[in-house]
Amino acid sequence: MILKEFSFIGVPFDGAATLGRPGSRYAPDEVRRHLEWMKMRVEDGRIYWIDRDEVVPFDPRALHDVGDVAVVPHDLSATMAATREMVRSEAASGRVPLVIGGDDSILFPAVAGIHDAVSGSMAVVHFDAHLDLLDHSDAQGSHSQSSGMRRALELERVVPRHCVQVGTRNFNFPSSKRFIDGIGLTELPATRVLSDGVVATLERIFEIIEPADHIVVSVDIDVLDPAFAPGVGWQEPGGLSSRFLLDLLLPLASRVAGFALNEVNPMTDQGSQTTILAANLVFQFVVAAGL
Ligand SMILES: [Mn+2]
Repeated sequence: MILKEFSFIGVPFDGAATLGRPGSRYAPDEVRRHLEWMKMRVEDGRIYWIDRDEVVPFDPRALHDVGDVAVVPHDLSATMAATREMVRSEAASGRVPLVIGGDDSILFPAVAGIHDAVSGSMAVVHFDAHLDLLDHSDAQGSHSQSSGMRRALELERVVPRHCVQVGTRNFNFPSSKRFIDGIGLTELPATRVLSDGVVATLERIFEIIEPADHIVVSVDIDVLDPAFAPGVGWQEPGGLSSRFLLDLLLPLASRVAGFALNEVNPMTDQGSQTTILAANLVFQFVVAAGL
C-alpha cells in the first residue's frame, strides 16, 4: 500500500538568477538521472536503508515524475504562473508536490500553489544560507532569487510566526533584520544550529510550526557548506554538512504538504557532487515519508 504519493515537478528556469550564477535550469534532468540509480535498489517493494539498519517498505510508484512546468524563458511572470498552477493541480489531486528548480524565485510559486490547493494556515520551513526577504530593488525587481520568502510571507494564510529560516549566515541588510523582528519570523542561523545539534534544532522547529495546518519545506541547496555542495548559484561559507541537513529534513517528511529544492547548479558543480546529493535529498525524503 502506498501511504503518500509525490509528484516530481521540474522547473528548468534560472531567468531570475539576477545575482549569482545562472545554470540551475539544468538541474531537474540531472536530478532525475541520479534518481534512477537509487530506485534501482528496490526489490519487491522494499529497500535496505543502511542508516536505519533495516529493510523498509518503498514502492517506486509513490514517486511520480509529472514532467516539467512549461517555463517561458523570457517571461518570469508567465513561468511563475505556470509553476503555481502545476503545483496547485498536483496538490489538489492529493499528491505531495516535489518542486525541483530552478533558481530560488521558484520558492514563491511553489508555496503559492500549495496555498491555492489547501485551506487553513500554513508554515514554511526555509533552509537557506540567505534570507530571501528582499522586498524590491532596482536591479532585481520584486520577484527574484532574493525575494521568494518575502513574497511567500505575504500569502494570506502563511503565518510568519509559524515559519522558520534554518541555516542562514554571514551578512545581510539591517532593514531585513527589522522586517524579521517586526513580523515575528524565527531565524535559526547556521552557527546556532551547529552548536545546538540536530535533536535540539528539530525540537525548536517542531515547536514553531506545530500550530500550522499545513507545512511546506523549501530548501535552497546553498544552505549546505560549499564543501558539500559546490554546485550552487553562490557559494556561502560556514554552512551545514549534507549529513546534518538530511537529519533535519527526514523527520519532517511525513508531515509536509509540499517540498521545494532550488539553486542546484550543474554548471558550477564538481563532477556531479551536488546533483547526486540533490537526488539523495529527494529520494530519502520520499522513502522517509512512507514510513
Ligand atoms: Mn540562498
